[in-house]
Amino acid sequence: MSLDEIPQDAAQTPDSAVAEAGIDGHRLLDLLEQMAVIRVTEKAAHDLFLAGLVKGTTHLAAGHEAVAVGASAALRPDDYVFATYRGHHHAMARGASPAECLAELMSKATGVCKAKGGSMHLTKASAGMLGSYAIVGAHLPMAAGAAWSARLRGTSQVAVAFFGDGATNIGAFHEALNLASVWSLPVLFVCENNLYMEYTPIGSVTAAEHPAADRAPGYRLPAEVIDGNDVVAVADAVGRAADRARSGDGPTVLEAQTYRHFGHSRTDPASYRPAGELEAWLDRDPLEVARKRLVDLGVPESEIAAAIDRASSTVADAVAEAKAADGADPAQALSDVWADGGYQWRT
Ligand SMILES: Cc1ncc(C[n+]2csc(CCOP(=O)(O)OP(=O)(O)O)c2C)c(N)n1
Ligand SMILES: [Mg+2]
Repeated sequence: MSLDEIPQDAAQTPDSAVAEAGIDGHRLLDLLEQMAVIRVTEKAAHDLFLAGLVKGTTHLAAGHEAVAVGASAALRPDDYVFATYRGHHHAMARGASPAECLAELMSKATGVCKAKGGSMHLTKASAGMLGSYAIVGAHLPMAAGAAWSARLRGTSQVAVAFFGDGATNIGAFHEALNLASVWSLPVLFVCENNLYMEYTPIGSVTAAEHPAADRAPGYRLPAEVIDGNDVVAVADAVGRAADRARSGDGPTVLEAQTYRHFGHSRTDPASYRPAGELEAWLDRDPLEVARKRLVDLGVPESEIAAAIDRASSTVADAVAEAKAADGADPAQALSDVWADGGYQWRT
């Protein structure tokens, strides 16, 4: 797989895709600002980690922003989202604030999980963000289960599982696709194919060119390979797949081609990547793709710059707020653990 497969010029499809996704210049500017908030938050998380202020590890999603923001733009607020340990972007796209995410990374009482989750487990059930999961592939059957629950309750909600290319070689991926297809569940399987599983190129260990999309026909599921760095293309594809799922037409597999700007985790320098690969993908940076689209739509450069500035100051405030917050409260260790909110009777 290479960059040659995805449109090099976002201007190839702007009018039709923008129209189909129902995204005008105003809305796209908002999506760019959301992506910029995520990008700057990830950079802040990196700096905080290097400063020794993050407990545990981090898996940054800089470069993957368009997948999360585009998908959320196409979903209903009550839809369900399941992410991996590389899930900061999904938590924020669903409405978790940068301050509560950074506080969670720093084990602060104000963290989105009151410091019980950390970077790998960001969860915000009130926003339909039903968790980030560190076991590769584990959440795909859970998303199928959430979709089943939605269908039983007749709510027309959909569930979306975001996962990496490496997860497609895990049994749970195949189990989830199979049963979701048999039961025609309202679930979307969205692979963020960033070409690597940890330090291994996915192509060197996978007998399929498109690790998620090429497996879907085996389960009689429709699939699409999409440009995961184009927020409009993602919103368009997710919107169509969600419509299908809500109408009772079952699951869809989407394979979003993207790239992580940082290494796999912590301070991985990613020296296993071939020379020039990162630079080639930086030319297709999701923020730059969105900026070009905005210019094509006639949005003034000054408005674009103002959106980026707002994102930077939002995150600067969030860093200050998270740093100033109190440390984790041990009395909260068992709060929010059970669905009914209580735990006393179980101890
Ligand atoms: C079941 C399981 N096996 C192995 C691991 C160790 N592990 C953590 S991340 C990872 C790579 C996953 O790659 P991919 O699915 O492509 O996601 P990415 O990190 O690229 O977002 C592995 C093997 C794990 N967490 N869970
Ligand atoms: Mg990967």
